[in-house]
Amino acid sequence: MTKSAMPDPTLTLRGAALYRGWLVPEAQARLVAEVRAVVAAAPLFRPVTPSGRAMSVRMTSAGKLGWVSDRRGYRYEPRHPDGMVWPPVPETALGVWRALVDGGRDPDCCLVNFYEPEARMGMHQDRDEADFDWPVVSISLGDEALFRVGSTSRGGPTESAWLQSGDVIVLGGAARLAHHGVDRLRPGSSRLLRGPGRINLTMRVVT
Ligand SMILES: O=C(O)CCC(=O)C(=O)O
Ligand SMILES: [Mn+2]
Repeated sequence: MTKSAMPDPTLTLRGAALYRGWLVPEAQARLVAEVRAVVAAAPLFRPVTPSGRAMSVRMTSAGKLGWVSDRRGYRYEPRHPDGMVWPPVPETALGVWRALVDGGRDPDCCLVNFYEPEARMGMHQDRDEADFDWPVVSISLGDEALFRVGSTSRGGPTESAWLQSGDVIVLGGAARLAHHGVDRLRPGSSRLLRGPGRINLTMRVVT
């Protein structure tokens, strides 16, 4: 489903396409304002893993479905843990998806991850979706983050790059199920947000 005439990425990390500075600073600022509206409607929460460990990232979602994790497992839900439906996907994020993904379908979920300076995300696969032909499109805002990509199987070689504000990553094709994670932030490397930290928006087709 990925566009045949997809623009050339700046670089690839084990098949993951990195588009450096896809969003110009004005678009980044607009998207931050849109994310603030999402968080006002559906507050950030700190998920726990099925084994009961609190994640270091806080999150919320926009779209028809939101990704949640608790003692019952990882899954998508039509409502926030506090009961409200998820707000619409920010227009600026939808624009990124539509520019990079063919097939005439918008994402079902736009996960919003908020990283405080010490937050990280362990190596994992995005595999709670029904159809892996649709890519995952992920936008970085705020402080730089060291993003690592490995293979479909656990272990093995990895490649990493510092993601900057405005960068977009597409995990598609053979890299759709690649393990990936965020090792650490570079706090204070961006002035986009009011303080240190990073926002990541991850869009996926779920059903
Ligand atoms: O923060 C990132 O860049 C990656 C986030 C991610 O992999 C996820 O939410 O599944
Ligand atoms: Mn992921």
